[in-house]
Amino acid sequence: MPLARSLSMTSLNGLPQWEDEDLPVEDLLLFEVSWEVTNKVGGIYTVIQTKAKTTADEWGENYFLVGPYFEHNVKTQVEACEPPNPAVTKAVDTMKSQGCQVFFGRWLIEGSPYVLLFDLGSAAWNLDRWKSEFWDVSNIGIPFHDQEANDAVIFGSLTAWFLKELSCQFDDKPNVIAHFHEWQAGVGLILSCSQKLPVATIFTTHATLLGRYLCAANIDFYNNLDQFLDSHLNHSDTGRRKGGKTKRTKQKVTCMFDIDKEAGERQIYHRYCMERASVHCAHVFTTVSQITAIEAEHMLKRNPDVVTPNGLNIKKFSAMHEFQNLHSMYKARIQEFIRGHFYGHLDFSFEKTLFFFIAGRYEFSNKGADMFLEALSRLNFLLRVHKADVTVVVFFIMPAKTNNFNVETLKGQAVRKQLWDTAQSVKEKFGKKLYNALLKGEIPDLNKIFDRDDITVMKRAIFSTQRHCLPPVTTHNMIDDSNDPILNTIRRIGLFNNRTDRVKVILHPEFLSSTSPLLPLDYEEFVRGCHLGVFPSYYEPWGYTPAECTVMGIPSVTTNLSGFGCFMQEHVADPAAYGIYIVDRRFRSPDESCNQLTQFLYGFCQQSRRQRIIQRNRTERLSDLLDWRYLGRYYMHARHLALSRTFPDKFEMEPSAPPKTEGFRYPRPSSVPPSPSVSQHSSPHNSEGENEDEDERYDEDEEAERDRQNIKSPFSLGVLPQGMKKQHG
Ligand code: U2F
Ligand code: UDP
Ligand code: G6P
Repeated sequence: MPLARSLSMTSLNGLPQWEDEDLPVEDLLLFEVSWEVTNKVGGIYTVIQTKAKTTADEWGENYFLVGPYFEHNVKTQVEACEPPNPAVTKAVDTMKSQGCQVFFGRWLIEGSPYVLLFDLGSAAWNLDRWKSEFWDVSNIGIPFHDQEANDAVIFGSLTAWFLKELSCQFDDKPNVIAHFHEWQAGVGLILSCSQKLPVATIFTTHATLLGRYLCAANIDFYNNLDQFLDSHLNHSDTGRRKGGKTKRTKQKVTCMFDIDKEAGERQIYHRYCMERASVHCAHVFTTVSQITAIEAEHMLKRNPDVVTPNGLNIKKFSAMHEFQNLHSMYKARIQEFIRGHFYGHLDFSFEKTLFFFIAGRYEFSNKGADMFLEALSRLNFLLRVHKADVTVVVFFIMPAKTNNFNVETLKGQAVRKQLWDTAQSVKEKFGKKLYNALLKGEIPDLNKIFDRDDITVMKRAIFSTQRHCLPPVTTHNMIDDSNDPILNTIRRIGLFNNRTDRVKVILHPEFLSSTSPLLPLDYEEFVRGCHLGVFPSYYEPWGYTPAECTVMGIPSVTTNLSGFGCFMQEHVADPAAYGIYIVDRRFRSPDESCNQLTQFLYGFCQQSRRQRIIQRNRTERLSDLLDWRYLGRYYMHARHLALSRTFPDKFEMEPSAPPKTEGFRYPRPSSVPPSPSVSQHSSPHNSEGENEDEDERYDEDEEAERDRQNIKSPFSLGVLPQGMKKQHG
């Protein structure tokens, strides 16, 4: 998503930096391989697209992204050009001469990295041969009907072929690094390994296949991680050491989960094998978070060498408070939509209306939509019994199969438009009369300024806003309405947008777009206009959505089962004060977690406007922590490690050097008293005034400055996070 803008600051505001020796990039070539290069499927696209600038800055002409060719993507995002490197040109030409279409160009995103895209269709006739070759080296058979896995074989075979053609041209240098993302790219890695290509390889997993499936099946995953065993290794390793040797007794143990069986039952055994083989073939294995590191250890049986957290390409606006203005501007656009959607039921004040949302892949329980709905039902109850004057409108932006917008929703916007037009025409007439009266030096008689026709037109317009049904819960005709999990839960808890409900719900089962006739905003604009993003995920290796909220200065709810949530918990002393609410889904029962979420939501509703503004300022201040300029270091480290393992004579590395994510924390905002317990969130200081925004602004700036000084302090004392060396100078 287009968060990319240029960063104006030269330092990273005191965030810890460590020395990793600079690599001689002029003697190296870096290839990053992923199915999502120029091809948006999910979060990996965001990783690659946002990281491109930092990586291109470091690697210049020696950085290449490798992905699949899709005509539509290329037409809209890529500009063709010649490869800058003769060896790459030669490898591409060889492949082309054998009938394979390879597209080379620059991806038109910030950093303009080179991309090498393989047209899978042009090489598909090799599929049977490549599958059989893959079987020979890995014993992994790919079923005929799994098109995604078949594509992965073609893509991987082409990648390995390219790397082979490339590396056979080099003698001593340049050395090649190939970084593969996720199992869809893994075949290239497995083949490079089996062909012993002189390439340093890295594999990053953004989730594990089994983890995602098992969590979606509502298995108590995290409490049973140590119960996942391999059927073919169904023995206990007693680990007793006798005479320096480990004694392994083969003895049947009863494990609750047999990994192979679980994968087989879900018809993903071959995919799982591809994933696991990629993990074990790589010189360096990385995961996007600590929580996925633990998951990988149990599901894939390898501990990652490095955790490579996901960042964003952050731009600071030259005007400090610009993001607040944007919030205001896009909130007005959302309000306009709400005017139409709730026509005839607009008995709530926009001054007291908050917009919450959840967005992302439609994985009902993995993304925590189940818990969110339950919490909304409890929130509705709390707001009603406490007679709160706040209304919460909640958007669910999760794509499902639909048959376009529904009539009632479209009608709402039409009614709004009609009222607007009526008001404009009456205003026009009124304006003329007023003008003529003023010309005559008279103040018009306000009782006579509207004639009978005007009144009739206005009455008719008001009559047209009467509605005999409730404002719809969904904006689209759902194909599988009766089985849709969100709609079914709404039916069960009865959140039907009644007048008495303080919580209103809108399911928008399609990603947002600025060209939509209904809600013409793109996702970033929509997020900016909302007050709170709610992402109570159960399965979330990283979770870009709350991170994106953070850099836009929008508070969000996340969990301690999401990579992002754990990362924030580790690095921010009082996350809630900074607008990051972390629900404990790991050590509490679902009901307790839901109550905690409800408390967060209710607490948020009780904040004054002024408190929200202060909180947004704080949230935005965490952006530096999520900047690729900071987090890109982990990728650098992984590359260095891969080189040192593959070419140890040329690239040395201290064995204990890995940068660790732990050891550094953002202090509490200086103006906030410490919160008494972790479960109770710290709100910014309470204040009565609703519209006294200006006074706070300067206090906040001072607070920000004080906090920056605090962040620096550990370094001036020479106390460095473990694994981090002192900064230059
Ligand atoms: C895995 O990816 P996912 O694709 O499951 O998940 P997210 O991190 O939630 O990313 C969803 C993306 O979709 C975008 C949003 C995110 O970049 O900006 N989006 C959008 O474009 N339009 C909308 O209306 C709503 C959302 C894994 F499960 C995650 O935990 C990891 O974060 C990710 C990357 O490592 O890989
Ligand atoms: N303001 C604004 N945009 C700016 C600077 C200031 O809208 O770029 C106004 C705005 O009306 C806002 C008020 O200043 O309500 C104070 O908000 P600010 O972002 O400064 O928050 P605070 O620092 O008070 O927490
Ligand atoms: C931003 C704007 C303010 C506006 C505020 C509304 O801070 O700069 O002018 O008053 O947003 O905040 P709210 O949380 O009520 O949407």
